[in-house]
Amino acid sequence: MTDLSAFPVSRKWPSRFPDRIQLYSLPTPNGVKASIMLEESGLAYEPHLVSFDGRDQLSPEFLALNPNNKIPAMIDPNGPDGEPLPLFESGAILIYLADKSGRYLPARGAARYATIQWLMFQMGGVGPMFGQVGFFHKFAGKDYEDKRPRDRYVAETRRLLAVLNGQLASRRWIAGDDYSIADIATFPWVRNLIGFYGAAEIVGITDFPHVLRALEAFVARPAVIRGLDMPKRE
Ligand SMILES: N[C@@H](CCC(=O)N[C@@H](CS)C(=O)NCC(=O)O)C(=O)O
Repeated sequence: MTDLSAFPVSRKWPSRFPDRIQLYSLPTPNGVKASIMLEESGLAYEPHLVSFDGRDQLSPEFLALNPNNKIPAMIDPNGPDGEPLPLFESGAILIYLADKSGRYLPARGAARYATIQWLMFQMGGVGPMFGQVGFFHKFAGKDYEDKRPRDRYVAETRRLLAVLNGQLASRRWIAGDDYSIADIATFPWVRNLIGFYGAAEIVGITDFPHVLRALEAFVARPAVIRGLDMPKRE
């Protein structure tokens, strides 16, 4: 049986199944990328809830796994060369799980790099910019009198949505006709923008019908439905 005692997280979140991938997360748009990928790929995993209400992400045990105090993070007890692999950053986690399972990222060739390219587009653009719309439209920033920051992020979000819409006009999924980790990274953010952030109107979401069509297909997938609710909130 795998021994996870070298990882301080295993003291705060004891494992019942130490041979499985250990996921430390919360169902936010970044967190569900990892849980959806785990559900889609069928890899065995054990979810652990990192509670922001309890400031778990700032605990020494969690910081020993991710010094950047963000979910998702994971440990694969059976990583490369049979050694345990700790990992944070959702993009790195998606690439790792795709390579491990052989799913949702071509192993080689141009399609591999096209998929990684669109994954990076999400990591560097969609996530950070949509997140700012959330801050200025729904959270503390909504009370700021000066609306220029909000307008700037709404404009940038619309620009990114237009790029995605153009890409999806002639493809089933973002990186091509095959579902990939680029979709798993991106659509939780589009869903969040429209749903939790309540920003559908302000970003004019109906101007992007191909994005909406692919989002609908994404949220109908059984593994996505399961992953969106993992780890379960207590
Ligand atoms: N670039 C990181 C971002 C992760 C991130 O921002 N996670 C948020 C939740 S969606 C978080 O953990 N926030 C907690 C905090 O900032 O204290 C990734 O993609 O993994």
